[in-house]
Amino acid sequence: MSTIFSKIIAKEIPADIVYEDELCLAFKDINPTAPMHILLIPKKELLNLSDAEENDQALLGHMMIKTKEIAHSQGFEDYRVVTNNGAGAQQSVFHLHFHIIGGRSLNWPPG
Ligand code: D5M
Repeated sequence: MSTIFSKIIAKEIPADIVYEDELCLAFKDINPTAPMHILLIPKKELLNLSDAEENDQALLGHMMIKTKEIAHSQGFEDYRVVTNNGAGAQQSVFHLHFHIIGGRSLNWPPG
């Protein structure tokens, strides 16, 4: 079930990494949709949010706190956090990731 994101975690392929700790990694999206478009991923191989279980609670909470810290460190107070869960929701890489998007006016609702 390994994806290209596992290769980024292993440093087998390059990425523009903006944050890393023992649990998670954040890097710039290769196809940005906004001036800030960062992907935050767990180092644990979870397919998506639906693949997470009760014992992933601390990991997911940690990632939410890191989300705001990363956005702030990039200079943004206003931002959007999105995860596409499943092919029908446009998930293309099956390793859980949170898109952290900001730096332009964001429309609502998303498409
Ligand atoms: O989003 C998957 C996202 O992953 C999409 O915005 C492109 C991004 N992507 C794919 N490969 C790379 C690499 N190698 N570096 C950085 N970003 C990448 P989804 O929600 O699954 O559609």
